[in-house]
Amino acid sequence: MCARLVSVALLAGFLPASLCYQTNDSLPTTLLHQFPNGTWVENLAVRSNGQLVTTVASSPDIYQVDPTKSCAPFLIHHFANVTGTVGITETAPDIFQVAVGNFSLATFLGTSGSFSIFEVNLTSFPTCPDPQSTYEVPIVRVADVPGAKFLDGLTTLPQVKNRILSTDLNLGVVWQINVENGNSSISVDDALMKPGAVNGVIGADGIKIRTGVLFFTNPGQNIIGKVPINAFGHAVGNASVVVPIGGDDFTIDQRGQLFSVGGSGNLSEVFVQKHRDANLTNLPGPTACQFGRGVRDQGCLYVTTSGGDGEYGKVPVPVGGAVYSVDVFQNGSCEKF
Ligand SMILES: *[C@@H]1O[C@H](CO)[C@@H](O)[C@H](O)[C@H]1NC(C)=O
Ligand SMILES: *[C@@H]1O[C@H](CO)[C@@H](O)[C@H](O)[C@H]1NC(C)=O
Ligand SMILES: *[C@@H]1O[C@H](CO)[C@@H](O)[C@H](O)[C@H]1NC(C)=O
Ligand SMILES: *[C@@H]1O[C@H](CO)[C@@H](O)[C@H](O)[C@H]1NC(C)=O
Ligand SMILES: *[C@@H]1O[C@H](CO)[C@@H](O)[C@H](O)[C@H]1NC(C)=O
Ligand SMILES: *[C@@H]1O[C@H](CO)[C@@H](O)[C@H](O)[C@H]1NC(C)=O
Ligand SMILES: *[C@@H]1O[C@H](CO)[C@@H](O)[C@H](O)[C@H]1NC(C)=O
Ligand SMILES: *[C@@H]1O[C@H](CO)[C@@H](O)[C@H](O)[C@H]1NC(C)=O
Ligand SMILES: *[C@@H]1O[C@H](CO)[C@@H](O)[C@H](O)[C@H]1NC(C)=O
Ligand SMILES: CC(=O)N[C@H]1CO[C@H](CO)[C@@H](O)[C@@H]1O
Repeated sequence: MCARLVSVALLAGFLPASLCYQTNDSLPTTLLHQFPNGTWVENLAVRSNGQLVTTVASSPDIYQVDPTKSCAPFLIHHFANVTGTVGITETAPDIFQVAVGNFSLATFLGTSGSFSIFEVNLTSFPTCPDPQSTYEVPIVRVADVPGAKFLDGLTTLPQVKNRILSTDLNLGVVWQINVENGNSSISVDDALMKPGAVNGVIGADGIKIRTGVLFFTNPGQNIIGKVPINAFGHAVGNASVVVPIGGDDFTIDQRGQLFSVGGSGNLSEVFVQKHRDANLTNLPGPTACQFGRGVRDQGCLYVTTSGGDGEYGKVPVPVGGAVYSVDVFQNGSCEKF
C-alpha cells in the first residue's frame, strides 16, 4: 500500500515520500545477492571502489559482492584449517584484516587458540573480476591470538597505525592486536561485555569507535553499550548502557546515530543521546551493516544476513544468507548508480 502511495506521489509529482513513512518501521529492502541455503554471511567491509567484501561464518570464505549487481559475486579466498571467517576491518586503503578460526554455529562456542588475523591486500584486485579467471591476492597471517576463544567484531584504532580491536564473543572482552608484530593483549574487560542470561556463552559482539568512545553490542545481555577509551584502545572508565536491546553488529552514521541489526530479524536505528531505538525493517537474520562510501551511496546501508540465526540450528535452513541494501534515509541513496 505504501509503495503504491509513493508511485502515485511520484506521478503526481508533489506528495513527498516522507508522508508515506510517518513511522519508519518497515522500510523496503533490496536483495543484492542470495547465497545458497546454509550459507551464514557474517560481516562486510566496503572497498573505496564501492565493492563489498563479505565474510562467511559457515565456511572459511570471503567474497566480493557488487552493490550495483553488474558483476558476479567472486570468491576472493578460501582459508585452510579453520571453519569460518568473522570480523573484517580496513587498516590502510584496500588492506583488510580478517578474523578466522574454529567455532560452532550450533553452540556459538569458539575453540580456544584457533583464532588468527589475516591481512588481505586488495589493492590490485579488480572492481569487476572475470568469473573465469583467478587472481593473485596477497594474503598473510599477521597474528595468532592464542588467548582468544572466539574473536568476532573487528575495528581499526583510528590514531595508532596497524592496531585493531576485536571482541571475544565467549570471553566477553576486547583484544587489541598489533597486526605489524602479531602481539595481542586484552584492552577492555568490563562486566557489561560478559556473556549474559540469553544463553550464557554470547557476550560482546560488534564494536565501533567514535571520538574516544567504543560502542559495542552485547546480545547476551540484550544491551548496546559504550565505554570511553584512550588512543590505544584501553578503557579509561566504566561501560554504560546506551539502549537495552540486543543486537549483532552495527554501524554509526555521520550524525553519530547507530544502525544496529538483531539476529532475530530487526534493523534498528539507535538514537544515542535519547537512549531510544526505532525498528526500521525486518530481514532474515541480519548480521552486520555498513554504509556505502561513494558520494551517491553514502546513505545506503548494506546489510549481511545469516538466513535466520535462530532458524540456522534447525535443518533444513529455510533460506540462505544474503546481502541487502536498505535506503534508511529514504532519499534514493540505494538507487542504481
Ligand atoms: C592448523 O592449525 C593447527 C593448530 O593451530 C596447527 O598446528 C597446524 O599447523 C595448522 N595446519 C596448517 C596446514 O596450517
Ligand atoms: C580447526 O579444527 C580442525 C578440525 O578439528 C583442525 O584440524 C584444525 O587444526 C583446527 N584449526 C586451528 C587453527 O586450530
Ligand atoms: C599490496 O599489494 C601490492 C601489489 O599488489 C604491493 O605493491 C603492496 O606493497 C602491498 N601492500 C601491503 C601493505 O602489503
Ligand atoms: C604487546 O606486548 C607488551 C608486553 O610485551 C604489552 O605491554 C602490550 O600491551 C602488548 N599488546 C599489544 C597489542 O601490543
Ligand atoms: C567503575 O566501577 C567500579 C565498580 O563498580 C567503581 O568502583 C569505580 O569507581 C567506577 N569507576 C568510574 C571511573 O566510574
Ligand atoms: C521493535 O520490535 C520489538 C519486537 O516486536 C519490540 O519489542 C520493540 O518494542 C520494537 N521497538 C520499537 C522501538 O518499536
Ligand atoms: C532452501 O531450503 C528450503 C527449505 O528446505 C527449500 O524450500 C528451498 O527450496 C531451498 N532453496 C534452495 C535455493 O535450495
Ligand atoms: C525514523 O523516525 C524517527 C521518528 O519516529 C525519526 O526521528 C528518525 O530520524 C527516522 N529515521 C530515519 C533513518 O529516517
Ligand atoms: C541521504 O541522506 C543522508 C543522511 O542525511 C546523506 O548522507 C546522503 O548523502 C543522502 N543521499 C542522497 C543521495 O541525497
Ligand atoms: C524480531 C523483531 O524484533 N521484530 C520486530 C521488528 O520491528 C517490527 C516493526 O516494529 C515488529 O513488528 C517486529 O516484531
